[in-house]
Amino acid sequence: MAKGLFITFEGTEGCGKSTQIKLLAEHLQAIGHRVRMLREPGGTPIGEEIRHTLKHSEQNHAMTAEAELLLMNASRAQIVREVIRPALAAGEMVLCDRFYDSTTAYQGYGRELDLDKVKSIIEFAIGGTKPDLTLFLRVSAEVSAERLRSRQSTLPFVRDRIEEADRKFFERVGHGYDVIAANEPERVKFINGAQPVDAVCRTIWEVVQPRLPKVGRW
Ligand code: Z5A
Repeated sequence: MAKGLFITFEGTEGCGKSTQIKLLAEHLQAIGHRVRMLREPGGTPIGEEIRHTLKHSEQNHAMTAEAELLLMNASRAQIVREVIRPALAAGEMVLCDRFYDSTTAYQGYGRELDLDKVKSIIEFAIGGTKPDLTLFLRVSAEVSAERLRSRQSTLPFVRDRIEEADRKFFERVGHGYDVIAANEPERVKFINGAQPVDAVCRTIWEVVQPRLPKVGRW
């Protein structure tokens, strides 16, 4: 059986990851692939509890950057072993909304934790499981803020601890993503996330399609 493909989606808030993951999943299913859609932090029962602690818990105000780093990677260690590796071994296309590049960008560059320590904790969590392809949906801080504002106006308010960080934090995160993409151009592909939804979707398909295993080869 052919091994599946592991594709991760990255970018700042509101860049359109969730929207594009759903569209790519539909395309892949339409041509016969089995697709697993995941998100980080989360994606397993244990990971979803960690996600609540990280983002929405009433008790999380005093969380340190170090605790945040370790919780992100506890969730990751679980999803890698419980879901991602078995799904890839079964030939599934795994589409994950954020993975370890988020940790480098948010905890490394954003929270300014030591980048070498961040890297070694990520390596411990993933144990060698790396994405085949990472799609970095790039939007400006203004586009990101505008999309979040319009989404918030349609949903009931839910406090999110990470979104409470200041503008400088998000500028450092954006810079972190640029460095990651520049260091690994084969794996990480820039996508202009400011285009209309269907144009972003077409651009993503052009990047993904040549990398797909043939359906029915096994
Ligand atoms: N985090 C971390 O710090 N360290 C880590 O290791 C990991 C994560 C794994 C997860 O938040 C938080 O955890 C995140 C990073 C941190 N924190 N922050 N801040 P999340 O999972 O709740 O949310 P998110 O990952 O930041 O994504 P999001 O805000 O849900 O946005 P999105 O998935 O990228 O975008 P979307 O939901 O598809 O679209 C947003 C809105 O824009 C929506 O109303 C769409 O209809 C609209 N949209 C989408 N595409 C377009 C286009 N092309 N044009 C116009 N409008 C569009």
